[in-house]
Amino acid sequence: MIRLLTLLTVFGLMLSACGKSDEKKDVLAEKAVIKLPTAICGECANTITTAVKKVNGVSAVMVDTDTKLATVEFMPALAKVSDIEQAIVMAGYDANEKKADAAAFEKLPDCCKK
Ligand SMILES: [Cu+2]
Repeated sequence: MIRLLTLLTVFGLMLSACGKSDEKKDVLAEKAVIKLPTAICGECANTITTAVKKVNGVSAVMVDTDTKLATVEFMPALAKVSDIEQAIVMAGYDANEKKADAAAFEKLPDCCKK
């Protein structure tokens, strides 16, 4: 039992240490969570990730098709949430309240069209 507690404590310390260094590194970065109601498969996730990474100022993208959310880290001085939404829209997917670009949606693989 004591052993387990020690392990948990060590693990907890490691986690908090990681969190701190991340904060320092990305002190100017902001995180946005964007709803992706039409993202359904891994191919969707790839397409969206590629599109969002191209936005100037974006440093990290994580798309989860189970929760239908994208977590994006970006520099607010370079990019706005609306820029990121626009990139997703132009890739053929809905982003938050914005509707997918119709022409881009048509070009998606059949499995990705909802
Ligand atoms: Cu798909």
